[in-house]
Amino acid sequence: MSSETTPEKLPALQQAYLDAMLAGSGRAADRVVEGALDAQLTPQRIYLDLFQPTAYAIGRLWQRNQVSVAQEHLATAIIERQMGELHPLFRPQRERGRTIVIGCVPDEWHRVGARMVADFFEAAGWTVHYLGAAVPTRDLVAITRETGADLVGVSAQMLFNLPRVDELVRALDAAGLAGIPVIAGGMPFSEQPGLAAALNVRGSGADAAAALAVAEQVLAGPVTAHPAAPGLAAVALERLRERLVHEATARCLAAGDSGEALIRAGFGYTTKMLLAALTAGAPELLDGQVAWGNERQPHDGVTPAQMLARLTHYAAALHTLMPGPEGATAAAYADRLVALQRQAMAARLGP
Ligand code: B12
Repeated sequence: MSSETTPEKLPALQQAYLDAMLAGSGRAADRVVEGALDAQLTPQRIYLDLFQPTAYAIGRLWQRNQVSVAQEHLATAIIERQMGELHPLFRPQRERGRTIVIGCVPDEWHRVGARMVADFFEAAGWTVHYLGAAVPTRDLVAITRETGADLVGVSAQMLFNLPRVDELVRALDAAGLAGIPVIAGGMPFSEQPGLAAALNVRGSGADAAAALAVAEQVLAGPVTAHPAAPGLAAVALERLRERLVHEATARCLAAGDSGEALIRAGFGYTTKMLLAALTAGAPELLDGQVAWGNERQPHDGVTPAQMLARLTHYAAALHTLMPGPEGATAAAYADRLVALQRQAMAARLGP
């Protein structure tokens, strides 16, 4: 709760906004935004205190199977429409004389956060090139060069997309643009502030206001050198990716599991998660994923016991296919998944 002018009104506005979204009523949501403006909430606070927490709440409800995908899509569409309507209020008072290119990494479809960040920069007088969801890396590099950007901002909400952030920094370096700093944001960065350094980016922020603050800090700091080389374990796992998915799936099927396509897809996802955690050198990133899986996956027809069996086969396949020190590092991450799944199941059963 951060508006100085109307703190007492905020909880009621937040509740009314969530209710409007759950009812799927764009008109009711519009009335809440009008009420917020009447109560002197700035458009920035409307973004951060109404739109963002409501989007998070809708996400939690979807995770628990309490709202449908359609309700989530509707809510997101309403938020994006209202952002467009509020956009004129983000016109700057004066120019900052700086340019930012901002968008989401490839395969990242969560674009609302990046758009909020874009509007905050706009209000602060930056020239903003906002590119939306899933921007191919080479195109992000190209527009960075063409616009003479001072800063690149990227959004990666899904853990499995973290390696794409690292790739972007390397691509800018390879294009001779290493001097242009990159900042990043999205759920993994909000949860782990140390992630930025591990992925060779210069800073991260948990919301649009923090994004602006970190941008100013970065511009005031020294120009950094080339990105650190990727970890060997991540490189080795990337190379093995298809064989690993194949081998782990075969082990599950041999043990009597069924639904080959889903098992295969699940292992593809697991491998992406491992790659992300390995790239960042942060095994603890996997913890939230296991917790998430235990809450969501039963609604998608996968029981915790099935998850445990599958992860155990996956870890065994990894141990077999990746001997040597790189394999040991990657296998330790996979073993962590198995241990976490056991813990989650034990916690569910209780003492
Ligand atoms: C809407 C939504 C979608 C929409 C997005 C549409 C759109 N137009 O953007 C769609 C349907 C595409 C979608 C798809 C999926 N989603 Co989704 N989605 C959401 C939801 C409900 C809201 C996202 C949102 O708008 N947030 C509001 C914005 C304002 O917040 P934000 O993104 O965090 O941004 C702020 C900060 O992070 C920061 N920031 C962001 N970018 C940047 C950049 C820089 C440079 C800086 C400094 C800061 C910064 O500032 C922003 C503004 O303050 C979230 C819930 C959540 N917790 O976010 C789930 C959520 C992210 N989705 C989730 C999942 C699982 C998925 C899917 C895998 C579902 C599926 N089975 O297909 C796919 C993955 C798609 C992909 N490859 O990207 C999970 C992720 C769980 C996890 N632990 O990984 C979540 C958390 C829901 C949940 N609780 O389970 N999703």
